[in-house]
Amino acid sequence: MALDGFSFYSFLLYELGRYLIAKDNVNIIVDMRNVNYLGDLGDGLLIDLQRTAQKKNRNSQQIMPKIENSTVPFTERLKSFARELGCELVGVAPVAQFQELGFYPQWLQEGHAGEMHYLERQLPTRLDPRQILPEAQSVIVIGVVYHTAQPLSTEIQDSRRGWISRYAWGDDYHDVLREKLAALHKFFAQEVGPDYKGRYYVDTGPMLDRVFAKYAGLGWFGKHTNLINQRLGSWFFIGELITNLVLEFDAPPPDRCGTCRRCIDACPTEAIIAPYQLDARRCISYLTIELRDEIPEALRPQMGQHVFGCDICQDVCPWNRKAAVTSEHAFLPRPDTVAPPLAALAEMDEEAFRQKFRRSPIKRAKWRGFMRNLLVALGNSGMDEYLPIVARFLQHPEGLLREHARWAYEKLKTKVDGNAIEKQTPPPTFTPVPFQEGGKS
Ligand code: B12
Ligand code: SF4
Ligand code: SF4
Repeated sequence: MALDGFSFYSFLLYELGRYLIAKDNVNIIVDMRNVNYLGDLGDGLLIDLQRTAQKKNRNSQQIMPKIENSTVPFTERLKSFARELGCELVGVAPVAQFQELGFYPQWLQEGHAGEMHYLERQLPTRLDPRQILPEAQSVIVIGVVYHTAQPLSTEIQDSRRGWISRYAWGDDYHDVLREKLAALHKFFAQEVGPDYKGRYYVDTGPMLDRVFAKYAGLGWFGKHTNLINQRLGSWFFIGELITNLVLEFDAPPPDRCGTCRRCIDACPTEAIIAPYQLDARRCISYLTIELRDEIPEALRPQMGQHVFGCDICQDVCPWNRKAAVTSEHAFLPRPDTVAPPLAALAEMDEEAFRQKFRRSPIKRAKWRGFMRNLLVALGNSGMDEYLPIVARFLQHPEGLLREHARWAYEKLKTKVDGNAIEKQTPPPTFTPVPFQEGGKS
């Protein structure tokens, strides 16, 4: 029987699929003859590409990039271009119903998003990029490293200093990555012409960035829920471009967390409630950045001196021991962002805050939120010299700040009074307990 163009193409893909299976590169079942793919990628992931396949049936709508004037395949050229733009990572994911998308509605239902109600909006769109771009075929995902050579939060033990998360030391990543994606978008428009369609986002649209990043081969979900790249670590931002172009897809890397659970054990607020599951309401990052109101009192003592975001779970991760450092100038730390003195932060009025953190992620907390966090950090510092600073906020017109100042003041006072009591009272006599075999040491 003579093969038409599409069947011949299908046959070639079918043979390629069989070859890959035989090579054990990827365990994917491709049944092109029924134009119905069901793939099983190693770790039990089920991909239903049926809808994509149905689209392929409507072959006339499929947009293949021009490859004339070049011996290098288009996807490779696009990746080289992205690397030239300063994206350390770039990959392509298919538009499909990935397993992890299914966890999302339940996560919301269990209330783990807290006050981040924006995560509940446009739910169908978050689960399917075709709601954004009906012709979507591929998602190009970029990863840009933000790590710098400065110390980790776990290395700083100074009661007079606060902690601002590493990701917020430089310029706002939304702006930096958006520029790179805009350049990629332009590249496509020039190479493909008017048939090209694309939408790009950096955490700005209804997308689950990490899911598509995983299937674009950028990394695996760590148990702390951040994506980790075997070569570069987890200190990278993610942005994506959804397009109607059919490109060569990358494969997701295997989970390399193994039996490790350092991040889970190190989290001071027990926010990682199970491997790969975060209760955002307990996460210091949420409490200091996203939450607008009072920080629950029970969690305040565990927050230590964090004034914006938190890095602990990534600091302790073995895959970050040799993490790559950024080549992006915009992510180098601005002055006074790495472990800033608490007293200096307390001197900032609203105008100074606005000036200092213009085009920085820190502006998201607003002065009111930042000062609330600072009061918690001052309270946790245990330094009685901060009592006068905290006392200034006891009379503040803003109720939120008055309440956090009251808490901090009492905490510092208890510490000071407690020390005074300790000094007056003679230490209790120590009676050694005889060692019993099998007992706890
Ligand atoms: C909301 C949000 C937050 C919230 C909630 C975080 C969270 N884990 O969900 C808060 C404010 C706490 C937060 C904190 C941080 N964030 Co944030 N955040 C987002 C945002 C806007 C949405 C994330 C989301 O939808 N979460 C919903 C939940 C359900 O998703 P998830 O936790 O990732 O869970 C998935 C997996 O864990 C998996 N899963 C769930 N259960 C199970 C079970 C099993 C068995 C398996 C295998 C998988 C699995 O499926 C889930 C659904 O996809 C994204 C940008 C975006 N649009 O995607 C950035 C984003 C995730 N954040 C980012 C960053 C950098 C951070 C911080 C490091 C910042 C900081 N230092 O303070 C911290 C990290 C804290 C942490 N441990 O996650 C980066 C992550 C980059 C990376 N390399 O992974 C993103 C992608 C922004 C970006 N574009 O670069 N963030
Ligand atoms: S960012 Fe901090 S609080 Fe949030 S999960 Fe990681 S260690 Fe816990
Ligand atoms: S600390 Fe361990 S468990 Fe947590 S993300 Fe890193 S490797 Fe995985």
